[in-house]
Amino acid sequence: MEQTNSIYSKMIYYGRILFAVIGLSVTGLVAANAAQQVNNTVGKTNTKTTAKQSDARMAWWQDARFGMFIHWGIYAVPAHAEWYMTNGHVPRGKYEEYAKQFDPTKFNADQWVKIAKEAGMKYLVITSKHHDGFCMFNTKATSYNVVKATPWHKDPLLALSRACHRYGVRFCVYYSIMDWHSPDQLAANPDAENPTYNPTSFVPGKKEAYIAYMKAELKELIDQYHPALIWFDGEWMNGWTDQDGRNLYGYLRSLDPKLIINNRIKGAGDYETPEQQIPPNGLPGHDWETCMTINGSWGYNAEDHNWKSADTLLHNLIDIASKGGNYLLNVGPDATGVIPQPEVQRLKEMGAWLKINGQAIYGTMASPFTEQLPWGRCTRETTTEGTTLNLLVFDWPKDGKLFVPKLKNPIADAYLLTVSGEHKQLKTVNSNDGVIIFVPPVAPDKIASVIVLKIKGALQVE
Ligand code: JFZ
Repeated sequence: MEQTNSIYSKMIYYGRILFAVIGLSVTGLVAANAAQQVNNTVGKTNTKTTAKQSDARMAWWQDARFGMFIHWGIYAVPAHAEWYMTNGHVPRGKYEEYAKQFDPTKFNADQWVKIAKEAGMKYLVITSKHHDGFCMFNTKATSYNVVKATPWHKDPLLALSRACHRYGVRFCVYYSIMDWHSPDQLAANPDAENPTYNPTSFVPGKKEAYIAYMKAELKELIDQYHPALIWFDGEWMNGWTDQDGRNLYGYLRSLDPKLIINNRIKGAGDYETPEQQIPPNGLPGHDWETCMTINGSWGYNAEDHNWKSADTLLHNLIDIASKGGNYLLNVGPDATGVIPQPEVQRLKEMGAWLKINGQAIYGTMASPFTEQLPWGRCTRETTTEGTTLNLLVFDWPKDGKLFVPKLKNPIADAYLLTVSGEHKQLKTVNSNDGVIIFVPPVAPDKIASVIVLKIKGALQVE
């Protein structure tokens, strides 16, 4: 999608961070790759021992692997995605008009959460306030909010947090530090007729006032909706420093010791957030989550029909899990409160696959293989009962033999996951340089078939 120059500099900025993170854990990507991402397994006794294991706060998130991002705000009215206020150079007063037209009568919190649940998503992150500054929740800190400033007068975050609770999906919120509407922030080009907001800076002398405003809103968010995680963004605005980020992190941690906070708060944070891309070797030693759009836009964009296929989206999820990360996949509901059908359709297909094969994704750790497997991906689980390798096969072998290179262990059990839920046993032989698995001629799943390998003894891959 068309973006401004500044988004490119932002991308370079994030690219650099990502690069630095990878670079730090080096001087040899191979060594870095061998380091395993830590993960607590669901409902099993955990025997993993690394520093991160003590971090009980991250346990549910590491098990979750798949979440729903929701970009929803009054930008759904003009329907040119969430950067429209700055990209369309809309003056503040004119942009406020969209609030008066925001009346999403078809909004149904249960339906949204059900879509997430049925897709196999374990958490949901919704925009409480995007860069446009419009608050999609009930707040006393400003009247520029969904309850006060729209004809709808409802609080979608309250309904969603309750629905999430009912369906067992973790409720989380996104919050932008940069605020194009705040009287405490100055637009990059404050031209009355033709403004550009990004990146803003603080109005001289107003930084403390803005921080107080944010703290008040964030406390309301925590008290009213009990989010499991706050996903910060817009920290590249001028004047927001690492120290500011650390202070805010400390404040939030004092309000809720269990709260997870992403790295875009700046200077602190519990995990990394690569955007629209999957780091080639994961980010060993770090928790991370790739956020991605299903088309090319975050907020609703009526002209964007560039949908990724369910195939691609599932391969992404599998690729990410095999590298020890999470997938936060975005939907952009329209101004009537409806999640676009092409998005719902794809999420349904993902859910159908996960229903059969989810055990190879949830609660797993990164693959132990340092080189990419030629036919697909692998995830790993280690419990008191031993180690399991889940082989996620994209390219099914034509000769009936799937070769797992470098695996030295004897195999205790090998089976295919199938639609009926029945485990289809497979024969294996250990060769000098790996394990051969004898498989049926036709792949059980068109997108990715899962072979579960239970190995004997401590894992040996060389
Ligand atoms: C930010 C927002 O500006 C955008 O609207 C959306 O909410 C997205 C999830 O986050 O955009 C970014 C942030 C980081 C990069 C690019 C766009 N980056 O890392 O390249």
